[in-house]
Amino acid sequence: MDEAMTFKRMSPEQKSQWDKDGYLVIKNALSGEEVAELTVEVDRLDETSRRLGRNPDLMLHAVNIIDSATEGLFQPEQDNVGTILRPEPCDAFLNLIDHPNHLGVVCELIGSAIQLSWAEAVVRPPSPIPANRWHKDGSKPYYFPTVEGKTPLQWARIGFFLTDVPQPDMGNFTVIPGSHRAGFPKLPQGLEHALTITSYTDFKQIDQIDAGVPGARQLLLQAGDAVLFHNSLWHCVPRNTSNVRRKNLWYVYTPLWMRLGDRMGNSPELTAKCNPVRRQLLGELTHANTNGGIHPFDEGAPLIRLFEGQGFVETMGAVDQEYIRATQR
Ligand SMILES: O=C(O)CCC(=O)C(=O)O
Repeated sequence: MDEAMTFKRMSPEQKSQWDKDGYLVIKNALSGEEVAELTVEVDRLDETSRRLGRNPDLMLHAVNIIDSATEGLFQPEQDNVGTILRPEPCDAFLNLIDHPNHLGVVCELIGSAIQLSWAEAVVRPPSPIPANRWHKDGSKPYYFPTVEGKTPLQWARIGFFLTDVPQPDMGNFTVIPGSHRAGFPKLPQGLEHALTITSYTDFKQIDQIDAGVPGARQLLLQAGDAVLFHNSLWHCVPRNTSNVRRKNLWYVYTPLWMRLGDRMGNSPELTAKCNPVRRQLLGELTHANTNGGIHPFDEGAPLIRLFEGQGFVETMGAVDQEYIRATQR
């Protein structure tokens, strides 16, 4: 493959923030022009969903936003009525999937044999009650397994912020740093409170869902910043007492062997305009002869050669060597 790609790597500060806190912020991951272009597209989805009957005071949650030739489901969070929403043809969402400001960081953390499992646009209007319970990401109802306090990274989720969120209580993305290893903290109010603020329904009874949760941090971000976090990090969305409709995109990268999250496949219209790396990221190159992505070879994962500077076989050798060095007694 003669394609060239540039990858920004993690800085030492980002690496130590990731290890310690389970998340990291990539400042200015998007330029002002990119923020403006993506905002137009999110506003368009917001508008279309209102025309389809969505209450604008409820959250916009549009998934599978990359493929304008297929239908994505929009699910307002508080009334459970889903409506089919099809994005206008546009490449702005697609162009984010291999953006040089984050793809290298994602590959450093989870490897380059990956796909984009989920692409979502979110608008969080003002709300006097919290918008989402405390939870971890990944499989439900049984979480990804945790062994001796460690859960592997299987679901690398990145949020691209399109509005400034400079103050608390603006529906901020809120985390408990370090909880990807330490687990959910013991609360001064006790177990019952913990079960309420993690419950699918009961969390709405607690106005300030992060109050009294040891270590809880509402992230203050600027439009253009991105936040990448570990599937095992506890997070929630508190109330939004501002008059700002918080807008952002959430993209999730997973290993190639995992099932796609927000779609069963991609339209031929979408894949026809993608290069091999984008086709890999869409999950299009995993076939029976790549063992469903478990063992993708170069054919199923051209990103490996571009990111590692060597192909599948050489990368496998390096991975084996590292593993044996780290585990042999
Ligand atoms: O939008 C946010 O800030 C977080 C969303 C969230 O927690 C989720 O969808 O799992």
